[in-house]
Amino acid sequence: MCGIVGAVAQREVSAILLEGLRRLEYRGYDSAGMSVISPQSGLASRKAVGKVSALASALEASPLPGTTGIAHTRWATHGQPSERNAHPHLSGDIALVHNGIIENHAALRERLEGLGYRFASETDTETIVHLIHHYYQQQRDLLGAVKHAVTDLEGAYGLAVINAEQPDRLVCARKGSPLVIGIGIGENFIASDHLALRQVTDRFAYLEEGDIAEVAPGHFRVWNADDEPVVRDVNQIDTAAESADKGQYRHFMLKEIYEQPSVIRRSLAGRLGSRKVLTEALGAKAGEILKNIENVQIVACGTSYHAGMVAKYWIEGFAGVPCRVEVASEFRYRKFKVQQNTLLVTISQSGETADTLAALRLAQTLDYAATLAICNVNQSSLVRESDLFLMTEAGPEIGVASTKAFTTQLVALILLTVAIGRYHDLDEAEEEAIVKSLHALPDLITETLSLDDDIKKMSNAFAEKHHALFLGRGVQWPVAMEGALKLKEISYIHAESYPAGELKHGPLALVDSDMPVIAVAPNDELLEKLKSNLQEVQARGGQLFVFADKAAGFEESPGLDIIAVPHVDEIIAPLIYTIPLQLLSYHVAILKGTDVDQPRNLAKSVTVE
Ligand code: HGA
Repeated sequence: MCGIVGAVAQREVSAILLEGLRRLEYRGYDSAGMSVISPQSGLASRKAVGKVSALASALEASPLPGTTGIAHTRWATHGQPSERNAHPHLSGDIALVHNGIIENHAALRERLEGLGYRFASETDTETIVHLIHHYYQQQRDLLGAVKHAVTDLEGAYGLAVINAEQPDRLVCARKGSPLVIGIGIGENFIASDHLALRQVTDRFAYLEEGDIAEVAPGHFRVWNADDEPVVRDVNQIDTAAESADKGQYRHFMLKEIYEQPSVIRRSLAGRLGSRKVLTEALGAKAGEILKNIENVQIVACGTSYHAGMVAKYWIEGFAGVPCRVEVASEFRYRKFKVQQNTLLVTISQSGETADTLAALRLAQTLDYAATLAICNVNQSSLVRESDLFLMTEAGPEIGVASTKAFTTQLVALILLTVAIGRYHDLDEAEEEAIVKSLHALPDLITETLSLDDDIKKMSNAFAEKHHALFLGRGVQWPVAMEGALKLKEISYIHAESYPAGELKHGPLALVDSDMPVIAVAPNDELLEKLKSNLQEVQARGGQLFVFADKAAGFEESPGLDIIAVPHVDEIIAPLIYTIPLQLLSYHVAILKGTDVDQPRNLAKSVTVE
C-alpha cells in the first residue's frame, strides 16, 4: 500500500527520499512522487506513473534540490493511477502526502470549491491540502493549520505536510495509518514504516493514534489526540534482525520460501522447553489470562485468515476449546453475540491491516476477556493495542504473496493452542508429543524443500491452464485454500479450493481434462475418504496432482501425478503440506512471466479498508 517518506535536514534530501521509496516498493503501489523545498526556487514536485525507477528518471532529468521534502508511493483508492492523482498534492506553497481514505471527501470538496479552491486531481487526499491551506491563510502557522484541519476529517490518515514559507519544518499526523519519526543528528525523518529510513538512522519514535508532530532538523515535538504535548519513547532497532536483499535468489518470494526452516527455528527459540511450551513467552500476564479462557474468536484477512482456519482445527481438536474464525472485513460490520470468557485473537503480518485493526478496536468496546495479536512487526499498532502478543519472528517479508509469515503464524498458533489447551483437554503427554514434533519441524521443512526440482517439472502442466481446483480434507482444507490463493496471487490463474467432500455438491461439474486438480493427502484418518473423492475426479477425466504421504499408498497412473512428502506428525502436517504448494505457485508464475514479488493490483500491508 501507499508509502510515505519525509526529511528535514541540513543536506540534500531527494536521494534519501528516493531510497526510502525504494525500500517501500515491496508493498505494492501504482505511482510515485516527491516535493522538495529549495531555498532558491521554493517548492517543486516530480511525479511518475509506475515504478519508483520512473520517478528516479524524472529526477535525473530534472533534479529537486533542497533540504526539506516529502515523497510518496500511491496505491490508488480514489481516482485512477495517473500523474495528476499521484501525491504530493499542492495548495499554494503547501505540499502534502497521505496514506488512507478520507470518507467525507465529497462534502469537503463541495465546501472547498465554495471557498474558491480548484481541484487538480480526483483524489480524496487533495481535500486535505486545500483545507490546511485554508486554515493557514487565517493563522500563518502550519502546525496550527494541520491541527485545525484534521478535526474536519472523517476516515483514516497518515499524512505529512511541508510549506515553502516555513522551509525548515515538516508537520505529520496519524489516525488509522502508521507513522514513525526517524531520529538523526541534526536531521530528522518521517516514514510510514521504519524500514524506509534504515539507511539514515536506527532510532525511531512511533506516533500513536491521533498524534500530530512537528519535525525540524534539530528537534521534534508531539501532541496527542487531546492536543497535549507528549513524549514518545525512542526505540533503537536491532540491525541483525533485518534483511532486505534477495541474496542468491531470483525473487524475494523464493528466498522467503527457503528461509522457512531458519525463521521457524527463530520463532521457536526461547519458547520450547524439552517437554513443554514456555507460555511465559506470551507475556507475564499470559498464564493469568489464558487460564480463564473458554472460547476463542480469531479475526484476520487473506493468508492470515487461512492460518486462523487451520488453528480452529487445532484449538478445538487438541485444546478442546470452541473456536470461531472470521474475516475481519465481515466481523467488524456484523452484529454478533460475544460468548463468555472469549479470547479475541487477531493475526496480521504487518500489524497495520486496516480491517483487522478496526476489528480489534471494535472488540475493545465489547465484552471480550482479552485480546492477543499474532504479528510479525514489533511496535505495530496491532501489537501495541493488544493485551498479549506473540511475535512471529519471520523477519521482513518483502514478497507480496505471504509465505514465511504464514508458516510462522502457524507455529505461533500451535504455541497458543498448547498454552490454552493446558487448562482444558491437553494433557502432559500430548503436550510433550507436540513439543517433540515442533523440535523436528525445521529439518522436516528442509527435507520438503528438496522436492523443489520435482515440483518445478510438475509446474509445466499448469502453464497453459486458466483454472485449477485445490482439495483437502479436515485441517488440510485451509492448506488447500492457501495453495489456491498463492496460485491466484502470483500466476493470475483462477484457482478455487474445496473441502474434498464437497466436490460432488457442485464443483465436480467443472472437472474435465483442462482443469488440473491439486490435492494434499497426508496419511491421516481422512485419507481413505479423500482417496474416494479423488476417484470421482479421475472417473471424469480430471488431471490429478497429489502431494501425498510416502505411506499413503498412491501409485502414479495416467492422469495421476504423485509427489511423495515426508511422513510427519498430525499437528505439523499443515506446515509441511504448505511448502510444495508455495513452490508450485512460484514455478507456475515463473512460466507465466508474471511479476512474482509485486503481483498486479496487490499491496503488501493493506492499510486501507
Ligand atoms: N486515498 C488516497 C491514498 C490511498 C492509500 O492510502 N493507499 O494505500 C488516494 O487514493 O490517493
